[in-house]
Amino acid sequence: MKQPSFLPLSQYIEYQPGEMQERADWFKKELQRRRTVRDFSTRPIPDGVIEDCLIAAGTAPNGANLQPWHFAVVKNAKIKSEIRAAAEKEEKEFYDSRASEEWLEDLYPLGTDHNKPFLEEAPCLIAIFSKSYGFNEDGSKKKHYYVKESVGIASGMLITALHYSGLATLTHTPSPMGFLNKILDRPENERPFLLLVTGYPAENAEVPDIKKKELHEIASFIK
Ligand code: IYR
Repeated sequence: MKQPSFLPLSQYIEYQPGEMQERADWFKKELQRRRTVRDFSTRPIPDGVIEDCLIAAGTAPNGANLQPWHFAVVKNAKIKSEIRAAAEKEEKEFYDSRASEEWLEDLYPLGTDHNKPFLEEAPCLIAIFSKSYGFNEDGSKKKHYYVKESVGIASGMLITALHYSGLATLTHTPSPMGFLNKILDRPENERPFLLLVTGYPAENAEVPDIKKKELHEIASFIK
């Protein structure tokens, strides 16, 4: 086997503790401002922003650096309509029969239902696919590792990058999402992971009055 090749870690920046704390605090506040939005404006997104955010997402740590993801960017109105129709069909079944009472109760504060107008109104849908496996040069299957973890991390980084750029997102998961392979012509080794709706929020956009847990509820500091 070829010897692995190493380079010096030249891009690392060390901050002094004071500056480190300031940066951590600033970034925390920046992310505390992020809200999932369900009312989108039809305003188009400036060229290049989505591309940069996808490059940022593609830097995510992942299993054996096999980068088991694909991002299908949809701006075309006809394709967005097809996605809306297919998603609403699944969602109608979910809200009318598939979802348990407990699930519907948990969703109540979010005010969601099977109507998904944002799938047509938002200027951009990013369908995120996880590649369950890849292909070797000879066409045989190539195993991928920690696929869900990898794609989950990349998705989080994408949401963060879009937020930092000034765009709102909605992490949408119509279930099942198999229709995305068909509409977007993606191969069978790719599984829809989530549908990220992105754009400017509508001028009158409202968000549910819900809170994030406090630090002591989400973390323990072991002594
Ligand atoms: N996919 C449905 C239901 C839904 C489920 C969860 I868990 C949410 O956090 C939000 C919605 C929908 O998009 O309406």
